[in-house]
Amino acid sequence: RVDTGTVRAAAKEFLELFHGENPEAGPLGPRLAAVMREIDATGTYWHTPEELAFGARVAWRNNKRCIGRLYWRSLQVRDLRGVSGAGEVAAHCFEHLSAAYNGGKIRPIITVFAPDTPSRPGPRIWNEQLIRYAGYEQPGGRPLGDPRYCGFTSNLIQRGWRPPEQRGAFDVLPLVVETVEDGPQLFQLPSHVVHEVELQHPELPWFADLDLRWHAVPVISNNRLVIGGVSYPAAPFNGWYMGTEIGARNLADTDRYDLVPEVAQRMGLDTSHETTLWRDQALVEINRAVLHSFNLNGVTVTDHHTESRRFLLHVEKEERAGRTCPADWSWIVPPLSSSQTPVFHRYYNTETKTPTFTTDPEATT
Ligand code: HEM
Ligand code: NRG
Repeated sequence: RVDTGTVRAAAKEFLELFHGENPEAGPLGPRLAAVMREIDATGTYWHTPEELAFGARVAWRNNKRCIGRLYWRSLQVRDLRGVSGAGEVAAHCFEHLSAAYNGGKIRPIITVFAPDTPSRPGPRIWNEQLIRYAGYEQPGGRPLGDPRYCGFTSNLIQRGWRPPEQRGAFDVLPLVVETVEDGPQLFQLPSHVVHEVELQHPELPWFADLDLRWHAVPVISNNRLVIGGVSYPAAPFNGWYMGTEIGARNLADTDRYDLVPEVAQRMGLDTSHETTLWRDQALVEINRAVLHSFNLNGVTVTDHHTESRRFLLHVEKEERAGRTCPADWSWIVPPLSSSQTPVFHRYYNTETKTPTFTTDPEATT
C-alpha cells in the first residue's frame, strides 16, 4: 500500500498540472491545502468531477501505445465512483456498451467505478475487454474460437459458466466482477448490448461463407486508472477500432484465429513458395473485408493510413502546446504496410507520464 507521503506528492503534482492547464478552475493554493488535509485525515482524497474528467483524459493522452490520441479531449467521463457492488458494476458496464455503440456512431467513453481506499479496495473486472470470445481446446486439433482466451474460458467454466449448447467460434464470455465482499461473480452479457459486424468482402462473395464476425466496440476493462495518487481499479474505456487490430492481428495471428492460410487457399493463391507473397495478399483482403463490413453497417472504424496521419498531427499539436507526446514505436506502428504509414519513419519520446493507465499483472487473463 502507498504511504501518505507518496499520495501527497502525487496529488500535488496532479493538482499543479490540472490548475496549470485549467485556469478557469481557480487558484491552486486553497485546493492543494484542502487535499493535503484530507489525505492526512483519511489517507486518500476525493477528486472533483472536473479533476476526474481531466485526469482520465490525460491518462489517455499519456498512453504510449495508443495511436488514437488526437481525440483525447472528447472523452466522455461517466462518474460512477459511488458504485462498488458487483451486480451494479456489471449493469453499468452493459449501459456503457450501449452508450458507446450509439447506433454505430461510436463515442469514446470511460466509466469510473469506486477507487481503492486505505480501508477498502475498489471493484475489479477480470476480463481484458467487456466483450471477448471464448476459446475451447479441442483434442488433437486447433482450438475453437479465440485461442487467446482458452485459459480464461476454462477458468470460467470451472467457476460455473455454461457455454452455449452448440459451441461456436464467437461465443461471448461472461463478465467477471470481483469485490472484497463477494469475491468474483459472473454475469452473462445481455444480447442487446453486444453489437457485432458480420464480415463480407467488397468483391469476393465466398468471404461471407467463412461466417466471420467481430464486436463493434473495444472496451478495455482490466486497466487501472491512476490519477494523482488515487487508483481506480475498474475504469473501462473505449474508442473505436482501427481495422488492422481485427484484420491483421485478431483474425490473422497464428495464435489467434489464424485465417490467412484459409483465405489464401480460397483466393486460389500459389502457397507453395513464400516468394509469391500469398500471406501478404490474403492479409490485405481480410483487412479490406473488415473496413468494408464496418462501413457497410454504419459502425465507426478507421484505417491505419488515416489514423497514422492523425497521430502525427496530434504529436505536432502537443508540441505546440509545450508538451512532449510519449509513444512506443512498437505499438504505434500498424501491423500492415507499416512503411507506407508516416509513423514508421521516425522515433518518439518514451518517457512515462502520469495520470496513467496500468495493467495489473494479476488481472490479466
Ligand atoms: C491502444 C487505437 C481510443 C487508450 C491502442 C491501439 C490502437 C488504438 C490501434 C493498439 C492496440 C493493439 O495493438 O492491440 C485507438 C483508436 C481510438 C482509441 C482508433 C479511437 C478513439 C482510446 C481511448 C483510450 C485509449 C478512448 C482511453 C481512454 C488506449 C490504451 C492502449 C491503447 C491504454 C494500450 C492497450 C494495451 O496496453 O493493451 N489504441 N484508441 N484508446 N489505447 Fe487507444
Ligand atoms: N487490439 C485490441 C484493442 C486494443 C485497444 N484498441 C482500441 N482502443 N482501439 C483488440 O480488441 O483488437 N480503444 O479504446 O478504442
